[in-house]
Amino acid sequence: MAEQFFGTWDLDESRNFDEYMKAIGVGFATRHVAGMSKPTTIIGGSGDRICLKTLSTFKNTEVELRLGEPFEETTADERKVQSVVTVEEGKLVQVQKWDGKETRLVRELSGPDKLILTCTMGNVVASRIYHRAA
Ligand code: DKA
Repeated sequence: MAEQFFGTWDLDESRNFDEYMKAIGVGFATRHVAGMSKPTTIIGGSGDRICLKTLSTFKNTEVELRLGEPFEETTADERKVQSVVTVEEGKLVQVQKWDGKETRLVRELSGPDKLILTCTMGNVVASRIYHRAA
């Protein structure tokens, strides 16, 4: 299951995120504001039910999901996507599909207190490094 990801995570470092946002179709103004923000991600749940919240000065989002079950999601940049989250080889893998496009958000732990989020759209890859705040 996903218990190892449960906690509160603060962003420390972001690499290539502007290119990733461009690749998924985010416009200049939103990229500017979102790129400046330092989100906190709160992951919780019970068994295969997960609650994933992202809080920032740009936007707050929250989804509740069951591992392996597709759900509708409105992303921070207002895409209406079909998402599914699974645990694969110890990683929390989220696939979002919309308008014939697909992106992957993969969260993995590096030790107990560091979480690496890898965002992939086609051949564009961004990394977001979070530390455990609680
Ligand atoms: C994060 O949680 C980033 C997750 C990807 C969000 C993509 C859309 C953001 C565009 C404003 O660190």
